[in-house]
Amino acid sequence: MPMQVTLFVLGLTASVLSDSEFYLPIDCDDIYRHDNSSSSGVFTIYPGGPTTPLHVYCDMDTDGGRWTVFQRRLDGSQSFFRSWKDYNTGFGNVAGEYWLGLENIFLLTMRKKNELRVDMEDWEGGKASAQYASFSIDTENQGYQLHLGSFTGGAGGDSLSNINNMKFTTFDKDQDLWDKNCAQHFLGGFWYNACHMANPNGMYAPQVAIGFENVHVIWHAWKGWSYSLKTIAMKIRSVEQCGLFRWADITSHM
Ligand SMILES: [Ca+2]
Repeated sequence: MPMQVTLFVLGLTASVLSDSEFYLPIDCDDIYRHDNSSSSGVFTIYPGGPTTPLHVYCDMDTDGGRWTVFQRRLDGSQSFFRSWKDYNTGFGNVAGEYWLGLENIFLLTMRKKNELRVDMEDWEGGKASAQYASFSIDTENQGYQLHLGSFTGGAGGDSLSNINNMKFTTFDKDQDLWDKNCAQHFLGGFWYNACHMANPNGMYAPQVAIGFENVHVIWHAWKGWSYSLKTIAMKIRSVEQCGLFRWADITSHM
């Protein structure tokens, strides 16, 4: 009898998941679990519910895939020196350079527990990454305060731990710990402290010939202050097991 119940439940779960009409993925993790042959590319997710579809780039290749990309620099085609309104709602082109939006990042990290990965490339063909055990942000009323877990590895080294517990700052909303505005001074928008060891949203500058210091796309632990990266992408991935695995756990205990 227990086995029959289990089979019924498993069948029900499978039929719900296979019916695309009722399938509304929250993130790229859901998309991959629904179809693990999915390639990296642009998908539609619903972190805010069924009435607010959101386009996003999913990295289905790196370290097992399932990564929801919320920030990406590739070629300097988008300006990242933007207002609070833009950083709040998101901007850019999800097939290229973009910022997913603080409200969307909040919804994503509220829904599931996530880890963070940052992938970077230099101009000589070098690649490096940095990984963190957890990543979430609070509501807008709480300044989208960042909660970052411990650095867990990657040749890029740790350049983010100093911004743990920081609120988000743009040139028109100063929530950093410096007496001036870090976003205004370093030409980005970020969870600045006073101010940064990494500036992923800084000025895209293949030739660092700007009359200002530390304003470009920096990852200090990998390339120091005077190097502007060719690419950088920030991505999150669920660290929770999905529903099907939970059903399997239940079955194994019957
Ligand atoms: Ca300040």
